[in-house]
Amino acid sequence: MIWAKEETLSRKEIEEIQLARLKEQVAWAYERVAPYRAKMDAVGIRPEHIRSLADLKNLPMTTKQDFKDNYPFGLFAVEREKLQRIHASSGTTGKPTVVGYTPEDMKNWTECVSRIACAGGAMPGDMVQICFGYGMFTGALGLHFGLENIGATVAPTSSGNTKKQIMFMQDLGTTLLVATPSYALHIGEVIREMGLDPAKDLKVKIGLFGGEGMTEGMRQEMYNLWGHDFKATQNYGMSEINGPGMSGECLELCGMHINEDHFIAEVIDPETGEVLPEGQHGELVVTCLTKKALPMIRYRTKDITRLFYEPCKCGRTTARMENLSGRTDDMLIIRGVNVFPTQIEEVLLKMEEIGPHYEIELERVNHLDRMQIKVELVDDSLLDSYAALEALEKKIRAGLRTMLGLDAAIKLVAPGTLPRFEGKAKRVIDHRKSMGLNC
Ligand code: DLL
Repeated sequence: MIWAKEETLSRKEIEEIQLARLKEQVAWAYERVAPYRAKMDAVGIRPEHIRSLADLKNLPMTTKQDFKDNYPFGLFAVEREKLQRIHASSGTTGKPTVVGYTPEDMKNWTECVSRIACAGGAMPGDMVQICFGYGMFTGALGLHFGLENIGATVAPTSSGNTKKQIMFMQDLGTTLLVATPSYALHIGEVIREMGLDPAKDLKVKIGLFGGEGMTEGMRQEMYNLWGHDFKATQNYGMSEINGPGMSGECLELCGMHINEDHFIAEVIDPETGEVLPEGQHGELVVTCLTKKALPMIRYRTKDITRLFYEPCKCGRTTARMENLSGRTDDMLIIRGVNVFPTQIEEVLLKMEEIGPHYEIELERVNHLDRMQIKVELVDDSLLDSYAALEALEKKIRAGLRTMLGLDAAIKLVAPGTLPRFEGKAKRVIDHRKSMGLNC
């Protein structure tokens, strides 16, 4: 089902809408947000200089550093009292990235999510189970509102407690599952372990996955676990550009359709900033066209993809972005949570018992991410006291839980035993499969 006529416009029609909205959006940001005005003034560009979509490339880019420098509300274009909702995601260190929405933004966000949900096969009347963690993460409430809007019934079961999730699936007759792909695989495995056959014993036929990448290998595994008529699509977004709803796969599984009347996507060479032509891999840069609370002009996502503009067999004419092939920075996604190694470092370096050497090891066990952190002690006398070691381990785990909301196994090691580096330190060893391409 195609939710909105805007998904099937001609290129000319889409571009007309984009240009009109871009002009408005740039003026809105320039007039109301001092950091945007300062950056534009610095390169001598004013809103009236935007005469065509080609002028977009002259605008300065926005980065996560801008959020950090203007924490929490400095990039907002409206007073705090005009906001209806706040969400947040990880910053590179202690302070998160705070995002907000006016009632109009909420309406647009919901509309965008409804479209990508329908592209993935959602229908009015679906019984939806949302297994994303509710809270500051945009995933859960984003999908929640978008799916309610199409006339689905939503059960906000949140993440965790897998057996209870499965009980709800059986008892409520869940037809559509929303989760990170790794959690969906884990649920599928537990269902099998319980002696159930999802194809016969459950009604779940659609999976809308996102928040982290789903490789083609994971998709095949999804079919093995959930049944071969299960429809597994992924969708993309990030907090800075609303959350989920920027783009999503349709059932043709050939890239994620971009809601182009709300977002302009560019792909740039991450080294030079030069805009790359259709089909070339680079860093995705997104300009939001309708965001009132928090305008985003040329936001550098750090996500690597490429763009295609030819219409899709599904009937949608919107540009598609290939499923991501990585990131340009060191951000990790662990159990759907964005984690920067610098956040871990910040927790560790506050403790005087440990030195600056650590190693983060990631693996996937039963489709769930596991993190182990090896930390070097400054003084090896601590190794003689089991109680002291245990207390320190506990303190580190508690610090990490507060910072990231994640648990980690901690291994304290003797001074001088972790590798030293002459060049860039390699502190993360990721044994999980690397991300794959789709089309
Ligand atoms: O993860 C928004 C979202 C929630 C999208 C649920 C889809 C479904 P953040 O927490 O700000 O927002 O994290 C954004 O997650 O820059 C990507 O690196 C990664 N990411 C999100 N969706 C995908 C995906 C939400 N489908 C960051 N494939 C992004 C690969 C994804 N990575």
